[in-house]
Amino acid sequence: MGAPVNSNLLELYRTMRRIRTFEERVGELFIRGQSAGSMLHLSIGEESSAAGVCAAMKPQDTFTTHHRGHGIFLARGADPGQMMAEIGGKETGYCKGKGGSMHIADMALGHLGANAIVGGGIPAVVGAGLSSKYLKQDSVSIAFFGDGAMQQGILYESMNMAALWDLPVLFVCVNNQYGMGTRIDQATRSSRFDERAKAFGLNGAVVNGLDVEEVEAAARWLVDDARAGKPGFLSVEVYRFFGHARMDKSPYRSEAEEVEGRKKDPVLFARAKLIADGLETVAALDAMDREIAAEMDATIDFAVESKAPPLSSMFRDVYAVGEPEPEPVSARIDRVLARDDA
Ligand SMILES: Cc1ncc(C[n+]2csc(CCOP(=O)(O)OP(=O)(O)O)c2C)c(N)n1
Ligand SMILES: [Mg+2]
Repeated sequence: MGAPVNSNLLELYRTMRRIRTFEERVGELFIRGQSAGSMLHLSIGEESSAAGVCAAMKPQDTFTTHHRGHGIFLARGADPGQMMAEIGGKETGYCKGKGGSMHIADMALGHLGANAIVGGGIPAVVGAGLSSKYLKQDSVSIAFFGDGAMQQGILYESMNMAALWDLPVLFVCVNNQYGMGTRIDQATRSSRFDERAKAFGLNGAVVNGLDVEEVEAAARWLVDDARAGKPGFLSVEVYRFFGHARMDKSPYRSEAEEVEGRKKDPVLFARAKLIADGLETVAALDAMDREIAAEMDATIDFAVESKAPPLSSMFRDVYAVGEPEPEPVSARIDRVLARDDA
């Protein structure tokens, strides 16, 4: 595994701070009643997994995410305004408001789709890896998922096939210790997830998500090897700072545990390191944080002021090109109401 890349720490900090601030604004959008749904999953506390892994990707690489994927897409270079608009269900969003928080996709940045089904995005990267190998595209495909997916069979089918066919694929588990209200040790006897991957013939590593440079170093090794035909697996150990979704107040965790868990803060850790190593001053980092806060404030205004998609576009961009458009809902309702027995 390579040495941590120090020169990059400021950029990694910036990415993590942007994710944290964006997620705080997503919470604000929800409180204002402007989000398209109540199921918003924030990645506060997990920023190092997104920033560290995405820093190791090349432009041609692709990825899928789980339902807690805002930070990953931001780290990949997404426009936060378009993301916020998507979360608000507006036509200026990445999927014209029809995907929402849990189903954002964008082929231009290689985002093959977020997925609300636990483990659902995993097999897609095996297909993407196979296609990359066949077409000689030199791209790696990365699946991001939570520790909950470590107990899903689809992960093991996918790892087996990736190893068997030497595919350019990386599986990244963001182990935030919980699947909804179930702590990881209540879900499995063994949380050495890398051992499971190694048993299938993949490279495997576990890193402490407190230090984003460690995450990046491990990701670089695994992504480079994957590009050369040796697939890998990475588990990033983090702590989910807040509830599973916005309505969850985590009654299953003690206050003491949360206080302790939130000390594992990758954003503050990177900030302290930048200052301690003399790479940045407090004033310079404060100025960067203020600039990011202003950038993210503007995303809320953009989302609130944008229009919702018109009803007539309900089925557009939902079905594959060439599929016949289904009967419009209004026509169907009229038809049903016209029936004698309706
Ligand atoms: C197949 C499936 N089972 C159950 C659910 C309900 N569910 C939604 S999120 C979640 C927990 C997922 O935990 P994890 O994979 O660790 O991701 P995290 O929420 O911690 O980021 C569950 C059980 C689902 N969406 N899909
Ligand atoms: Mg989890």
